[in-house]
Amino acid sequence: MKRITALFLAAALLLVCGPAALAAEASDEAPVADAASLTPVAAEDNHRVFYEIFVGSFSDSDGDGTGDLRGVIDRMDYLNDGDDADGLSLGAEGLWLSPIFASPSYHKYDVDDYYAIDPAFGTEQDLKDLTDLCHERNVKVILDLVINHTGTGNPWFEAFAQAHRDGNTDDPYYDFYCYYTEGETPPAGRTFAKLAGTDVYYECNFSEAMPELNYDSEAVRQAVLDVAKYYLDLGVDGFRFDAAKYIYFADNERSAEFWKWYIGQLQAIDPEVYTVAEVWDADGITDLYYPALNCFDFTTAQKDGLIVQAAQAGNVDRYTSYVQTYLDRVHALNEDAMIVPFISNHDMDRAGGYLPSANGNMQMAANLYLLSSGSPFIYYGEELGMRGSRGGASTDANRRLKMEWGDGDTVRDPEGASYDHERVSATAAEQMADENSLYSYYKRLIMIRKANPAICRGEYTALPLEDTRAGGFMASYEGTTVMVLHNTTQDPVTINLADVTGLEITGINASIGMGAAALDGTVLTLDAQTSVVLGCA
Ligand SMILES: [Ca+2]
Ligand SMILES: [Ca+2]
Repeated sequence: MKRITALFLAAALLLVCGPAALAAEASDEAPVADAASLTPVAAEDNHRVFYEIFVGSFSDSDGDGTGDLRGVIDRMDYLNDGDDADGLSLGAEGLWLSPIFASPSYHKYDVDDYYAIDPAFGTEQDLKDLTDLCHERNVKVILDLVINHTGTGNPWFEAFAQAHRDGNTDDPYYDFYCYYTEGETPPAGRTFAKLAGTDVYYECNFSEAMPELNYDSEAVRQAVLDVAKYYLDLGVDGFRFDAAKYIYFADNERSAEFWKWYIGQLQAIDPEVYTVAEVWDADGITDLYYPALNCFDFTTAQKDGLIVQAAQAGNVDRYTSYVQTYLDRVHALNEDAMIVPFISNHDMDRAGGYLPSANGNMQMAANLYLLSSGSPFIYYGEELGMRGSRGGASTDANRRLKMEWGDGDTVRDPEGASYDHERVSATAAEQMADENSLYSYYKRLIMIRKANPAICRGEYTALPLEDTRAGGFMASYEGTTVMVLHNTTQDPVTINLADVTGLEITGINASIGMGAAALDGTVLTLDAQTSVVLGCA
């Protein structure tokens, strides 16, 4: 993966020396920070840039067309080459692997065996090798753990079915899944399917192929805890929990209570275990889960979310004041809480379809959520501007298309994909060789983030600006304070920083976007569609 080392070295040097689009133009009065200020600081905690990999669509190591764990290993130099400062890789600090356990579907959200890697994806040794390599490079690996439901081929479900066919109420699996018996009134609002050969109907709110585990059963709780322990022992760093609010259907209080118990058990094993929940709901609901674990911030994601709106329309202050309110709330619930921002994931239309990089909107959205608090998640291919949406075909497979490597990778689209529009303007291979590509932009953006640890870790204070075409925040961490300002509009803005804060501005640490930043005394000029990181005394 280091075929074009010279080119990248050149790009890296440009980064610290300052091409107009990246580093600030110095005025006589204000020094642009020197190269040292862009030296990345390695993460020692969970404030990390994660990268979501839909394993079957990412990279195929053995030519069978399905992405696999060896494929991820092969692409580690693309994701993180282990050197934060060389500017030669994206710089991801964590990987979220979509489900990898044995399952009949391409997406594997219906697990048939929690103790077997799906053969299409590789072996347990492959998972060990991947986590070992990641740890050498200070990258955390989290698994997508689907425990609200299993697949119908799971031995637990087979044992449940057999126990009911036998009428054996003493069987330990008799109560493993949620069900009602013919003649009883089914609980309202839920979906059930008849269990063949019995008078039992099992709960299956997502699909008949996804029977719901019964969390009133201590045996179920122990079984799903054992699964997580097994993979922590094997070396993974944590989990993304699928469908977390459905543990108890339509009962967020009880579901949240379950997670409080479950996460407590995991933290007893590893206090640093990385956990994040999919609670696709309003903030008032995710708050119920925050005492236990962080939740993805679905409120600001997607086409109509605050990140995209601010990237397009210039109302950055709406986003920054939202973030501040969010953090104030969740920190009151859990002092270790983080915000987990993202634009899209495997259940959403790809951002490249509605945020063209040609007009700078994609770059601005990336600035807003990557130069911010917490632990952001990039969806694979986002850094290439990949497109893919459900469209008329109404299939999620179109949101999970093969990664566009452009170098002969044999990975193919998932089953059922039908997206027939242009997918990407330039492949990964092309973008890696182009310092003006979106990929190179993401790479530099992550370097700037890492060089200023206060951005993601610091105490976040939204800055109310008189000129609301721009917006930003201040963050202090271990004696260092930075100010991050974004101008996502089509016009330059001029801000007198003396009106914003009493802090002394020590200089421009970095700027990134379509233009440059210039500081004249306390007066900052921020070009159209540009963000700046300022050092403060
Ligand atoms: Ca394969
Ligand atoms: Ca459930």
